[in-house]
Amino acid sequence: MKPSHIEHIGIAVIDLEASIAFYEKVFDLTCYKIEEVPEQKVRTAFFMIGETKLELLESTETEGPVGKFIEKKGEGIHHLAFAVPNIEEQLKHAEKNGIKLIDCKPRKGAEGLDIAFLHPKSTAGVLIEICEDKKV
Ligand code: CMX
Repeated sequence: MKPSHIEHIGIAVIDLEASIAFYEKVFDLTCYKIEEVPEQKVRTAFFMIGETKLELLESTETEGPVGKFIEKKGEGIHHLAFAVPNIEEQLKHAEKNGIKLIDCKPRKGAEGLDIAFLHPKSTAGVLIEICEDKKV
């Protein structure tokens, strides 16, 4: 599969409002959206740095994926999201090539994107999300 660009960098945070204030104060960035994704048990906040998007992720439940991550590793970089064309085909291709999938089919993520995660055990320890914006 060939991603076109990094769609976003996901950062796990304990306190979304405090982290938004940090990025706004220290880096003079503007949070352009806060969105809850109940299915993923997260609240997200978005910033653009030039053409690169940062996604802050706060867990809404300790048992959610981000809550578990923070409990184990603390705050920090959580995942990289690669924009790909035809996400369904990419998932089939990845599976055929022995990559363990977290999502066999795309589901809806923040900002209306179709998203799917590849398991970090299959991707050298980096949680990789592939995503497609079907609206464009
Ligand atoms: N980066 C690297 N490794 C990770 C990881 C991460 N972000 N999250 C978990 N792992 C590792 C764990 O440390 C664990 O390793 P060990 O077995 O060596 O202890 C292993 O992966 C399994 O982790 P787990 O939490 O015990 O088990 P699960 O398989 O249930 O969950 C994962 C792992 C990655 C599937 C889960 O954390 C997940 O689904 N994350 C994605 C959810 C997410 O980020 N949603 C936000 C989407 C918002 C959007 O962008 O739209």
